[in-house]
Order: sequence, then C-alpha cells, then structure tokens
Amino acid sequence: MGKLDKLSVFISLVLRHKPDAAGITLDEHGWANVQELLDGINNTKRKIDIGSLEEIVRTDNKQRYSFNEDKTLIRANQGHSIPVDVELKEEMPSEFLYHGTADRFIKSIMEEGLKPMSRLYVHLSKDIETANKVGKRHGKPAILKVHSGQMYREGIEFFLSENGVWLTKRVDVKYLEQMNV
Ligand code: HQG
Repeated sequence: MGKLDKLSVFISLVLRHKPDAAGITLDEHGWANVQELLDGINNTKRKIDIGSLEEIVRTDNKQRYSFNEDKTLIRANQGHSIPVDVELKEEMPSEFLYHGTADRFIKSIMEEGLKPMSRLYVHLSKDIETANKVGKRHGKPAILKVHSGQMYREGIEFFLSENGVWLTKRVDVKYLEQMNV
C-alpha cells in the first residue's frame, strides 16, 4: 500500500469510527475541522499536509470524503459507526439492489435479515459487480438480491450517500433472495 493509501485508511478510521485516534472531535453532521485533522494526524507518527489531503480526497476510488465549500471542514460520506447525521438524501431505489457479504454470514442473514452491525446503516450496492467487491472484503463472497422497490412501496426509507452507496436501516429476510454467482 502506498503512503497516501495508508493515510486514507487512517483518515477513514478517524472520520467514521474513532476521531479520538487523531485527538479530534466531529460535529453533529460528521464534520472535522481540516486544520485540526492535519495537526492531529501530524501528532501521530504520520506526516500529512493540505496538498496530500486534497489529493487523497480527489483520487479516492470510492469518493469516501467531502470538503465543505471553503475547504475548512471535511467528512466521510458514509460508513460511520458513530452517531452523526451526514444529511443523507432520501431517495427512491431501483427495483433491486444488491448486498455483498461473505459466504459464512449467509445462514445467519437468512435467519435474522440484514442488520447494520457496527455501522449506522446496512450498505447496499446498485450492481452485482460492486456488491461482489464489498463481499470479497470479508472472505469468499456471496451476493444477496434485495427487493428494494417492494420495501420502498411498503414505506421503508432509503438514502443515497454522496458517493453512491444505498443505505437503509435493516432488511427483513422476506426481501432477500440468494443469488448464484
Ligand atoms: C454482515 C465498504 C451475520 C454484512 C463498502 C457484512 C461498504 C450479518 C458485515 C461499506 C448480518 C458487516 C460497508 C446478520 C449483516 N448476521 N452477518 N444478521 N447482517 N451482516 O463492513 O456492508 O471500503 O460493516 O453482510 O464499500 O460489508 O470501508 O459492512 O458482511 O460501502 O469505504 O455483517 O464498507 O466501504 O460488515 O461494508 P461492514 P459492509 P469502505
């Protein structure tokens, strides 16, 4: 992993799960002060400047982070475990969305439904290819087809993050279909 990738993993931890790791706090909307973040990271054994941070945000393969307009604040677009309100947009999903997971979780998921586990939401992908990548992070991937259109018509809310990840609070087993991939 390159230097910027390593920094990005750490920034992800700080902005989604553990601001304390850089000695900072986030506001209720998940924003960190950019200067405090840079100072905080430089107080660990890592080294970063505003140029590198801007490059990380610009080149991130999942567009995980956003600056505010004058670039004084930064936040993660989704994926939090700490309770922040990143002002997600409620949207109507397509008829089907997909959830990538590991083979070994399928039995439990088909009993309990999809739960957010340590995060605030269940994360869903708009296509099978993306779901497969998400699943691979956990081991041998397995993909579930989610009947999101039906859920939406039955009054369940969906949100679309700035970087195109679909989020919902949980998915009952009745809306899940195992796929052969
Ligand atoms: C599983 C990445 C057993 C769930 C991605 C998943 C995503 C259950 C794991 C984002 C369960 C949680 C999120 C149940 C759910 N029984 N297992 N009832 N319900 N699970 O990492 O969706 O690269 O918190 O299937 O792109 O894998 O980090 O969620 O396997 O957008 O930026 O519990 O993380 O983005 O794992 O990934 P995670 P996820 P980043």
